[in-house]
Amino acid sequence: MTSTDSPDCLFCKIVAGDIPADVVASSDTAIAFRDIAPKAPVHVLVVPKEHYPDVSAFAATDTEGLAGVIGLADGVASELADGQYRLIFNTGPKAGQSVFHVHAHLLAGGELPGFA
Ligand code: IU
Repeated sequence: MTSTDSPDCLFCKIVAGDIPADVVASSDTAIAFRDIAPKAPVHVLVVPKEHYPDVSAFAATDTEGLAGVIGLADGVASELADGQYRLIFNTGPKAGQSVFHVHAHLLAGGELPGFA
């Protein structure tokens, strides 16, 4: 499934440039843009240009693409913060996923709270 196969997907529309976003980096296969409701001084979403509903489907189909997303996130963390960061893939509604185009939350730029 590609971006153009999911015309109602918000992140596909951002990838296509049909909806504006604060894009901070991109590669051939992924883009990184600022989250509209930041939870940390640097809160960037890194998404593959191809549409996969979640990281489970992404990892099962395109490990190279997944490595590309992680690599782009790592580069953004070095550029916008000090290279120390948290990367989160919410996977499924119970885990808090609300947009079903796989995305990594890159959180950085400060002292992040620990998990309970
Ligand atoms: P989640 O893991 O699926 O819950 O993350 C979705 C994120 O997408 C969430 O942090 C939203 O603030 C963010 N977001 C956005 O950046 N731009 C949008 O237009 C919408 C959601 I809707």
